[in-house]
Amino acid sequence: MIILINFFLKKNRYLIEILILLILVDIFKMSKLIIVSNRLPLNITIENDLLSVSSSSGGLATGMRSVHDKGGSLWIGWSGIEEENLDLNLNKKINNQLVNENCASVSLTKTEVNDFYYGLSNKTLWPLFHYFTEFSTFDNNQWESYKKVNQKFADIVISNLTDGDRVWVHDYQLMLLPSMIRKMNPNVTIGFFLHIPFPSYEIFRIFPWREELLNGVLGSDLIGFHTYDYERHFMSSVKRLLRLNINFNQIVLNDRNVTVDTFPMGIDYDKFWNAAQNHHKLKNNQVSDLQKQLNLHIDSLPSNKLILSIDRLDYTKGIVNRILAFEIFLETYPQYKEKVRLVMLAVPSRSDVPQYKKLKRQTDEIVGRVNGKFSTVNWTPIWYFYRSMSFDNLIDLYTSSDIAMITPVRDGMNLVAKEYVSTRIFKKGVLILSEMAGASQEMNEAILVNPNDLNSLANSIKKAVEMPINDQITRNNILQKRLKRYNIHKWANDFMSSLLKTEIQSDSIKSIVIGIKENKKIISSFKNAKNRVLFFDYDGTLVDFNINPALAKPSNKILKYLEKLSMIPNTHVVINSGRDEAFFRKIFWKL
Ligand code: ADQ
Repeated sequence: MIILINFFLKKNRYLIEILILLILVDIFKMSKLIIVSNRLPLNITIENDLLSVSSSSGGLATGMRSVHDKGGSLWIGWSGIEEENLDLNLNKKINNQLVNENCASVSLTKTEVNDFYYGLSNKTLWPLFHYFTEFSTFDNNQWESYKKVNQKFADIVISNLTDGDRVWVHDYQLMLLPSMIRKMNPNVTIGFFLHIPFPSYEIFRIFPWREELLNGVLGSDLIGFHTYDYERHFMSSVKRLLRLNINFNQIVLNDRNVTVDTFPMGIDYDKFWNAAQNHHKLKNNQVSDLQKQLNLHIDSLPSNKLILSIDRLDYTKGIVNRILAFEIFLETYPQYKEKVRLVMLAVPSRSDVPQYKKLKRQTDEIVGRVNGKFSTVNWTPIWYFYRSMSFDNLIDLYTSSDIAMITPVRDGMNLVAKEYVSTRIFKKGVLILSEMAGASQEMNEAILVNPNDLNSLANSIKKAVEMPINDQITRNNILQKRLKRYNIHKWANDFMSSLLKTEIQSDSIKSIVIGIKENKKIISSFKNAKNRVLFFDYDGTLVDFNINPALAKPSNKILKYLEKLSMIPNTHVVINSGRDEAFFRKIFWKL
């Protein structure tokens, strides 16, 4: 008997939604999410054999922590302490502490930290992906170490993996990890998110091990970027370097597809908004020392303005240009001397890499020079902090500032810009934002600037200082609405739902190359089966595609085979097509 089926995709949509729901239930009840990043979201310090654990800063840690804190996940990463500094006792203590935090550590030696982390990750990939080609070094030993360390991570992931778990790998330090995990466990669902820009093909092609890096990421089922531009650049490199077929946002591999999509990362909006509100309610004797200092400036003259700048001390963040622009502003508009102050928080970062040491020296010098040039008895133009700060102090800075000047020369997203806007509980405040930050694509209402155009930067400071309150309120209202809606939870949910969709897709399109072994298996299963159903696709399978579909008819040979198959006892032949019944009746009426 031959059965004809029409493909009813629309009706299937409900089925797909139910399946997503079932998988969501499964994710929250049974399976876990394994988050993998180079560093765990904790800072562990040891003093006199005593452990102290605190949260670490940085965009990835801040963002993913709110996902991890919801529970149901295990976070795998390096603890920040090199193997050589750990004895058995200390290791045990750290591991116990990590278990409490639902974390597991990958141990790294001093050499690995040097070659893999400070080396290939931060002296090669970081500068290259941020278009600082002149800072990128290419060292074969470091590449070998990168591979070795990614394999170490893969081993720990596999040892913690149980059936049904999903893995979410983060960032440029672990780009080989997805394919290494897949090699050891082909059925696991893997997502990868890149927190930094993916550069254009012309830049990416410089990297000596470019094909290996791309193939590494392609071990994932889903690859996410902050912006559509980064996605486009990635696709272009895949197409040109690996010559793979791309179908809309799917990369077609031999045995499966990889989905690539854009997920602009948001912040924990309510956390910052609530912190700002609580901060406002503090009584005088409850405020921090930092806030007391800030208040002195604010209270000295109501028209005084504070401009805030917060970044990790990194050459991509445009810190030097920002100070130079502030200098031009004070020179060009001297009426603002003693009235406007730049508060600069630079968080120490990667201080073992020579470029970062140089940047630290350069920043110290320029801050010193500008302060020396303009300072008066009552006023220092730049307050410069080189350290990490507590969350409360961060809120002190956000809430006290009239303007935030966030002008990286290149930045994957930039969460500081979003955090500043979310603390505007009275809707006042101006954001000056670089066009080169991923965040600029969602924050059009900020004053957008080219961070390399110092005069225009200086003018944007004037525009911000003079912006009427009504204008500030209008802009912040729009920005806040957007940030509240596309918050960190929405970002994580969107990514996870897309990852789950890839599971459904891959179940329906999984294909294998049929060799002698598979052939034998199919024939013996066919012979031994009590009942059999054979499914055939029509156009493109039983017949060639034809410009005129009415002419696409099977050859006599094919018709004969179909007839023969349908005559075998207990065997049904099913032809699956979108064509109408009348067409098929004409062709198969004899069968
Ligand atoms: P980062 O380069 O670290 O992140 P960013 O996005 O600005 O940059 O995030 C910094 C985070 O650290 C913010 O959440 C901020 O609150 C926090 N922070 C800053 N200073 C701090 C301090 N002194 N103490 C405590 N916390 C502090 C990378 C990419 C970015 C991308 C993020 C997220 O380089 O482009 O936006 O990941 O994907």
